[in-house]
Amino acid sequence: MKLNPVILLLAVAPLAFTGCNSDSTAGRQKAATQNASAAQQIYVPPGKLDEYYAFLSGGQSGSVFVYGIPSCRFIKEIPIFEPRAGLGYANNPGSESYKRLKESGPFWGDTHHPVLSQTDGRYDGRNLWINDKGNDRVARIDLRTFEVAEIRQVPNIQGAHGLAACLPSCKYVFLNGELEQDFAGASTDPAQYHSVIAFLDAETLETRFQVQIVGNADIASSGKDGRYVFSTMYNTENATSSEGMIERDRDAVAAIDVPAAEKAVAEGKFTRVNGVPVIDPEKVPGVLTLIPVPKNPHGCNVTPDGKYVLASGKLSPTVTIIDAHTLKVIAEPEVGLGPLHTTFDGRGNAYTSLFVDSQIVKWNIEKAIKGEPDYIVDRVDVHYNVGHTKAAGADTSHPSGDWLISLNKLSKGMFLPVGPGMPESQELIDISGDKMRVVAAFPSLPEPHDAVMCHRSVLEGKVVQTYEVQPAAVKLGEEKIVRNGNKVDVYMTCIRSKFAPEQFEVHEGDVVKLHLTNVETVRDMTHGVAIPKHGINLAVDPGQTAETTFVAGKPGTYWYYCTWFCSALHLEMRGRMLVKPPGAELSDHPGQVAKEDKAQSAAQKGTPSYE
Ligand code: RUQ
Ligand code: CUA
Ligand code: CA
Repeated sequence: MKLNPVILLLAVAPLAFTGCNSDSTAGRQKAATQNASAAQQIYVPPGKLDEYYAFLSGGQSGSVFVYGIPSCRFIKEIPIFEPRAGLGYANNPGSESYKRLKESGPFWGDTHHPVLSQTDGRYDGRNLWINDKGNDRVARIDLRTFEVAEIRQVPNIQGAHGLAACLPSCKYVFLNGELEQDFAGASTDPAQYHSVIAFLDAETLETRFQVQIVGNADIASSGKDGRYVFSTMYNTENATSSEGMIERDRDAVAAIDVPAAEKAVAEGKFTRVNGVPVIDPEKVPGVLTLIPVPKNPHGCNVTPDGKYVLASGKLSPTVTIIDAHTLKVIAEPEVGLGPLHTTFDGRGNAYTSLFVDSQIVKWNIEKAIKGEPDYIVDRVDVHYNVGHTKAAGADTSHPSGDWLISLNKLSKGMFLPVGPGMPESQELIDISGDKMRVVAAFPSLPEPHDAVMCHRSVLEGKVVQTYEVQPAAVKLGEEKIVRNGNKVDVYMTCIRSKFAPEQFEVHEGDVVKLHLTNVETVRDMTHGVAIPKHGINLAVDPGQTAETTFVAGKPGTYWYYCTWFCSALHLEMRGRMLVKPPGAELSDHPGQVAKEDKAQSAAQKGTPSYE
C-alpha cells in the first residue's frame, strides 16, 4: 500500500511538534532550574565573605592569584618573581623588594605548585610556598601579610618543578629537578646528566641536602608519617629527545626515605657540590627506591589517610596505586585518557583530571584495589583539557569534600573573545553529592597550574590588620632630613592626607634615600608615593615602612603625590622635592608640618577627620 506523503506528514506532524515542543520546554525549564540552583550555590552577597581561599599558581605570570570560593571572585595577586608597579613590588630599582628579587635571579618566573603549611595534618595558615620552574627558585609567602618573606635560588638543579612539604612536620620543602644537567651546569655531555631532589629548610629556604637521581623528577608528594616522599619520573631513559623519553614501557615513582637521607648526611656520606651535601643513592643504599609505573607518569598524590600514593599515567589510561609503606604496586585501574593529577574528598574517592578526555573522573579507591567493576563513580566534562585539579583541603589528612577546582588549559569559547589568545579557564565543581556538578567557570591570567584551597577559618585571626612597627619605622613628629655629602636620607611619614615633610630640598645628582612610614593604625588605609620623572612608585600599607634610593634629577620642582585614593583630600596629599643646582644653598622644614597639622593630630588621637 502506498501512503500519501502529505497525509503522513500531517498525521505525524502534530505529534512530532508536541513532542519536540514539550521536550525543549521541559529541557529549558530543567536547565533554568539547574542554573538557578548553581547560581545560588556560588552567590555570596555583597559584604559577606567566601568560605574558602583558593591560591592559584600564576604560572608564567610569576605570581599567586587569590580567589574566594565559592563566589570565584578574584581577591588579590601576590607578586613574587615579577615586578608589579601597582603594588610597589620590585619596580623601584632602589627598593628592598627589587634588590631581593634581583639577587635571586631574573625578573620573571614560572610558578607551578603552591603548598600550604600544615600542623597535625591540617593547614595551619602560616606559610605558602611556591616554586619557579623557570629559574630554579622557591619563595615563601608569610600569610600574616600575604607577602613574600623569602626567595631563594636552589643550586645544582634545573627546571625546579615539583614542590611539596615533608609531612607531618613541614620541616623541609622538597623540590624536583625536571631538566637534566651535570652538577656544575657547565657540560654539554649527556653522559653527565642527572637530576636532584632538593630538601630545603622550610623557613629560610636554604638547601639542607640533595638526592641525586638518574633521569628526572617531575611531580612531588609527601607521605604522611615522616618516612617517604614521592616523585614521579617520566624520563628514566635519561634521554635528550621526546622520542627517547617515551622509549620505555615503564618509568618510575621515586621514593626517598627521608630519615635514611638525614642519616647519610649526618654520617658524611655525601659529596659537597656548590656548598650543598649531595647524596648519591648508588653509594648509600636505602635512600632511594624506584617503583616501576607505566610510561611517562605525571601527577603524584598521597591519599589523605597516608595509605597509598597514586601516580597518574599521562600516556597510559591508568592510575597506579602504590602502598605508601611497602612501596609495592597494588592496583592499576583504568580511568580514562590522559590522566594527569588526582585529588580527594576524604570519603574514599579519588578525582583524576583527564587531559585528553577533558573530564574529571571520580572513582572509589578501595573498590579499584579490590577489582570491583563499578569503581568508576562518575564523570563530568570540563572545558577544556584539564591539567591540575584540586579539592578543598585535599593535601591534608582531612579534606573538606565539598569543592573542587578544575584548572583547564584552554577556554576556547567560554568567555567573551579578547583576540586570538583567550584567558585561562577554571571551573568550580560541587563534589558534595554522589554526582559531580559543574557550577561555575571563571577566567584568570596565564597560567594557573595548580591550586590549594583552605577554609577561611584557617586564616582567621592570622592575617594582620596593620604591620607591626618595624625597626626602621619613622615615627610621627620625628620626620627629618639627614645630609652626608651627596647622600641624603629623607625620613618621611604619611597619614590621611599628608606627607611629612611636605617639601625637601636636594642638589642635582644627590643620592636620595627615602624612608617612608605609613603611620595609619587602621586596616586598608594604604598610601602610595609617586615621584614623577624619577621612576618611583611605592605602595605603603598601614604600619609599613618602604625604602628606596634614587638619584635626584635635573633642577626643578617635582611633586610627589599619593597614588592610592585614600580620602577626600587624596588629591591634596602631595609634596615637593625641590632639586637645586649643585652648590646652591638648601633649607629644610622637616618636622614642622607633622606637628602642626590638624588632620594628622586628629588622626593620631584615633579620630581621623576624613574617612
Ligand atoms: S604541572 S598541569 Cu607543574 Cu601538572 Cu602543570
Ligand atoms: Cu594617601 Cu591618597
Ligand atoms: Ca619515559
